[in-house]
Amino acid sequence: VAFVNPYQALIDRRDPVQILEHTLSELPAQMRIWAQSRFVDTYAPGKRAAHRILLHLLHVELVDSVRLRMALSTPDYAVQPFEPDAWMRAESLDSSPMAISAWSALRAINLVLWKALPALEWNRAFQHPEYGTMTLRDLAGLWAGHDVHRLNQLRAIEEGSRCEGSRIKG
Ligand code: NI
Repeated sequence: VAFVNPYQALIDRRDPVQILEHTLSELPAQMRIWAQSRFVDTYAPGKRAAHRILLHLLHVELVDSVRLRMALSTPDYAVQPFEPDAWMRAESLDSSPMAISAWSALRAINLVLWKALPALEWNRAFQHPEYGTMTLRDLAGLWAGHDVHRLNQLRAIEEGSRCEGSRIKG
């Protein structure tokens, strides 16, 4: 199976590592100016509230942190898939500040690792049960695309809560 990034349209020709770095400054800055009440808002009925999107971003950061390091250190590495919704069900954390600070710390050290990656390592391959053979370049693209996808949802929540009539609670 050839890897296809489901978020390719969202990252277009931008450098994934630049996107990962941009999110590190953008996300906490954005959340800092949010009123506490906005964290329980959602962008559409039945969708995750903002504080749950933040926990999900932390989960993805945890998983991708491990995948990056395993790929760098383990010959014939095959990733273990994870079910994001099952992780969400197992965890009731609703502290957005805690999620954001844990996510920020992880993202910062992951950026150090990405930026120091020797040129040859970008082609380092590993197996994913759904995506097939992936390289670290693919992992960076998937990771960055997921950032953009979730940031768009947070932005939609912010825009929704600005106009009174369309306020959705979730
Ligand atoms: Ni996701």
